[in-house]
Amino acid sequence: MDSSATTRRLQHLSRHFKASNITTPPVRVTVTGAAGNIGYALVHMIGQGRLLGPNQQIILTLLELPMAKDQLEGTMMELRDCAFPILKEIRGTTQYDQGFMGCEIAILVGAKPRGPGMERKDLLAANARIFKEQGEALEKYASKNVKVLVVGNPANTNALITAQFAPSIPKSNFTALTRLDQNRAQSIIAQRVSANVEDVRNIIIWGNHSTTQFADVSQATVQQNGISQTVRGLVADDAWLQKAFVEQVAKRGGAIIEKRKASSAASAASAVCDHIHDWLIGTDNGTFVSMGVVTDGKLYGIKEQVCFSFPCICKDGNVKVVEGLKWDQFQQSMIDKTLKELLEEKEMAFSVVVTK
Ligand code: NAX
Repeated sequence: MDSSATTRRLQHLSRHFKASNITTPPVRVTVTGAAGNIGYALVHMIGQGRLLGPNQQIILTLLELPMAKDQLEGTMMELRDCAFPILKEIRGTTQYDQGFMGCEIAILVGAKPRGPGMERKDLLAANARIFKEQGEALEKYASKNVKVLVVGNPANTNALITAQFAPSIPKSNFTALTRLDQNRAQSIIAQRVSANVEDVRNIIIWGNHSTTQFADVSQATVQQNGISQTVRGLVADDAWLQKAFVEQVAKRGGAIIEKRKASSAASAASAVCDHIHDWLIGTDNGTFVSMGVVTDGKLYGIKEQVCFSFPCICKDGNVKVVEGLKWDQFQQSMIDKTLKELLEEKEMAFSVVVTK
């Protein structure tokens, strides 16, 4: 391996394993749905130090439904058997008070899956009730500075509901996971232009974590041999970038289910770690990451309050949306489509949880 490749590899490792300067006291992290598909992979990655680095101790609470108590106990047994040094304590519970007491990072993975014959609006309603309860529980028991990441689908709308029912926690502390979509997009481009995946930067996922999401390469670059080139220039195929690529990213989850006969788990868990790591440790200079954030009426002219995925820069635990990027007609039409879906989801979900 040449020295520049070695340097790149070390930089990549340090990105994942950068030690946090907070070495004490331990951080309280809660994972809901911890015995499920994603939860099982995630709690082990957390034990390996993927969230906050290898020097930060964690008190990890696994929250599950009573009916998954055995799976929860089995997951905890395995987690203990890994003897991860950073896990100061491992707790398991099926109660919100014990699950969220003093929680500083809440990763809300548990959600009701879509059952046979279930309509989209039924799924929205079932999850709206769950995330209302979880918002209320966070309001009551969690740290007022808790950072919340919603993974359970429909993730953006669930995040909005959670924030709504935890009014004393700043709205900016609630986010939804679109990092998996970003990682998928980065990996597809890296393969297309034969680059290292970490050298592909600043692909943006706009909007909803759903098939209406828009993977946008207008700001994206690839570093090769010390030179930065635009993804558009390197790919030199706008038709592919605007259609096949966008669809491949948006439908990747379905393609995995078809092959694996099970939904994405390790890649979702890894994206959760990337999201929390970059949020709390900070994004690399000149790099932005995609996160679903709650709009404030000013961002990109979006007047309504929704949880919308934007390009973000993180520093000192704060998220700043990258503002001022201009959209052409194509981008505007894609963004209108995903915003429209989010507004419809919001209306359906809020009609269930908000009693007038
Ligand atoms: P699983 O069904 O394997 O696991 C879900 C777990 O959550 C179960 O163990 C269940 O007992 C638990 N659970 C359900 N309701 C709960 C509640 N109220 N409190 C605590 N625990 C609860 O699903 P899995 O494959 O792990 O997926 C979890 C969620 O992530 C799904 O909603 C899925 O659609 C969503 N995803 C979101 C992604 C994203 O990028 N935002 C990508 C991956 C995934 O599709």
